[in-house]
This record gives sequence, C-alpha cells and structure tokens, in this order.
Amino acid sequence: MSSNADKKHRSLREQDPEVADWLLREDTRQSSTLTLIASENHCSSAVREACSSRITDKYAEGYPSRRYYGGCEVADAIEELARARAMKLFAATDANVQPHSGSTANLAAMVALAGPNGRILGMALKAGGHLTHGHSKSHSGMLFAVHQYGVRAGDGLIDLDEVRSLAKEHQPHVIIAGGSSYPRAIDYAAFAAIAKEVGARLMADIAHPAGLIAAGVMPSPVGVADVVTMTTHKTLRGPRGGMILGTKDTQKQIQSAVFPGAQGGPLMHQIAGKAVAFGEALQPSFRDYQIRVRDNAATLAQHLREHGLDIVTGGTDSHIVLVDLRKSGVTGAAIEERALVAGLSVNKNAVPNDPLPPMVTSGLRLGTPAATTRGMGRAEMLKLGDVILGLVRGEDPERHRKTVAALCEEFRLP
Ligand code: DSN
Repeated sequence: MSSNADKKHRSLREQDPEVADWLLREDTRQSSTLTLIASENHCSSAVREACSSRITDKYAEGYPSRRYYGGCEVADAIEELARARAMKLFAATDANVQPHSGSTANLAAMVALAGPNGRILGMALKAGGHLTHGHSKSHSGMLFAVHQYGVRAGDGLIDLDEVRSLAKEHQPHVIIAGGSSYPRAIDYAAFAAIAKEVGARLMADIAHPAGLIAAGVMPSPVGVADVVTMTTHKTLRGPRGGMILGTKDTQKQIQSAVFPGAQGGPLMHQIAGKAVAFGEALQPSFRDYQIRVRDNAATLAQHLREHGLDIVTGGTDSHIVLVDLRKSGVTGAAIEERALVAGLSVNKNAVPNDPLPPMVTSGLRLGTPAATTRGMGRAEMLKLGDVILGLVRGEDPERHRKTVAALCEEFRLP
C-alpha cells in the first residue's frame, strides 16, 4: 500500500479496519477505473471535507431562525449561505436545499403542487423519464393519479402534440418536464404554454443537466416552470443530495412539503457540502468545465455514430449519449459486464420502446461529467469510443484494459 493510502482513513483504520479497508478499496476502484455513468461525477476534496465535518451531529429540524432545536446558529448560517449561492447560481428567487435526494425533492414538489391523490403527467421511465415521475413501483405512482407521455418512435424526441393532447384529456394538476436518459434540450416554454392551457403547474426536473443549466450551457427552466427540482451530485458536481428552486409564491408550500412533509432533520453536513459546491459552480472555470462536458458528449456520440452505432435522437445536447444496441445484436447488460472487465463503468438503459426488461435492456447510457472532471477531452473521447465499439463488436475486453488503465494513470481523480 502506498504512503498516501497509509495516511488515508488513519483513525478509522485503527478503530475499524474492516470498514476502512472497504473505503480504501473504493478509492482504488475509482482511481483505477473510469466511470462513464451519466449520473456520476467526482466532487472536490473541499466538498468531501465539508460533508465529513462535525455538523453531521447536529439536528436542525425546521428552517433558519425557526428550528425545533437549540444550538442551530451555525446550521442557520450554512443553510442560508447554501440558499443564497443556489439562488445566485440559477437566478432563482427561492431555493430549498434540504431535500436528501432528487427523489425526495420530486415527492415534495409534487405533493406541494398537486396535493395527495392529485393528477400528474410525466415522461414514462421507459421513454427516458424517471421512476419518481409516476412509475407504478414508485411512491409517485402510488400516491398520484398518473398519466405518462413518451417520445416519438421515429426520432426519439418528445412529441409536444402528444403532451398537449394528454394534458387536455387528463387535466393534470402538475406536468413534469425532464428525465434521466433524455439526451436533448427541453423546450420549457412550450411545456409552460401547455400547462397554462390546461391550468396545470409545471415542474421541471433538471437532476441530470443541472450543472449545464447553471453554467448557461443549456436553456434554463427557472422563471418558466413553477418549480425546478434537481440533484446536486450529477453534472452539478456537488455532494449527494437534492434541491428545489421556486418562487416567493411557492416557498411556503415547498417548505412544508419537504419538512415536515417528506423528511425530518436536514442533513446539515450535506448542506455544507452543497454550499461549497455552489461556490465552486459560481467560478468562471465551472462554465469552461460544462462546455467541455457537452463537447465531449457530442464527440463521443458522433464517433460512435460514424462507426455504425445507433444513437437515440441522433446525438446529444447534453452530457448523455444513449446508444441503441438493437441492430448490434447485443444487450445493454452484456456490454455493461464487458465494460467492467475493461475497467469502464457504464450502465445498461432502456431505449424508447425497448422490448427487453430493465435488467437486460437494448441500450447503453453513457455520460461525460466524471471523465471531464478528470481532465479528459476530445482525444480521450475518441479512445473511449473505440473501446466501446470494440466491446460491442465482441472483442476480448481484456484487450482494452490497458487503454483504460493508461487513461486513469494520466487523468487522476480530483
Ligand atoms: N439514478 C439516477 C440516474 O442514474 O439517472 C437517477 O435516479
């Protein structure tokens, strides 16, 4: 073990070598392999430091200046700082930084806007939406009357005429715009117009493109949608967690829906990490990073396409590249497994109208946030594209291990 590894988790290793060893193994796994999982990223050591600070011990149920426990003066200051930075970053007039996750943020926003048993219209998971947008196995599908829209069979794009006609037919209280494997920019103004036509509220879920949107690299729903939900750990490159942006009008409803509605005490250490990440995202270098994330995804998509793979929607406007493997005769699960042998983490993903079940799938979702954080650019995307192409062609994954290992050696974790 290197002397760096020796220094890591030193006190934990003395007290609990078993957990410390697993954590060291995770350090090694992350540094010696590459993640092209679109929802993953590597946050800074400053963010990680904030998340492992003593404030993890503090209960702070309530909101700044209105807590159910004493001794919250530091918690108040940190939460207000996180909120102020978030509002500046997204040009929003309200931010709730307490949601533990994107799922909790979505649940709270839907309860606030639709009420229990309300009607919601969201994108189906199998079309690129998210479990929490009304899937029958998620609380959203159990607690609300759900209708779902898909994407056009021909080009894989959202069909706004279908959204409008479903909205007119089902009169939802809330329409959700956003997804977890939709690679294109969303026309939030068109969604808002449909919502207005039927008297619905619009919720934009930007969990995936939040960082690109914060940096002005993709269009923002802030000021267009009634509420905007997100995670803080994907393209936004912060700690694991969720956030809801709204307006002065929605502030009270959102606050009660988050606490006491969906959660108890906020995770103050994560909120401290969010404050640090938002501070980082306000720096000019964050925009440069997001431009590279988008450009890298475009390069990867084009390279795979030029070499015969089908890319859903023909390309990407974001960090996501969704590969349709149906013509290639391999499943998403098979490529995920081969990629792991080569040292790459990717995830199998349904493509629109996928005939295969979710644990198999006909697709592969790739994403560039983490590789870009490591400093990779166009040349590396072409190399990684070649690795993926080789794996799809059925080449021995061991053959590609060296290429991936050399990239990991050259482009270190932050
Ligand atoms: N698990 C996240 C993703 O991969 O998109 C969303 O929940």
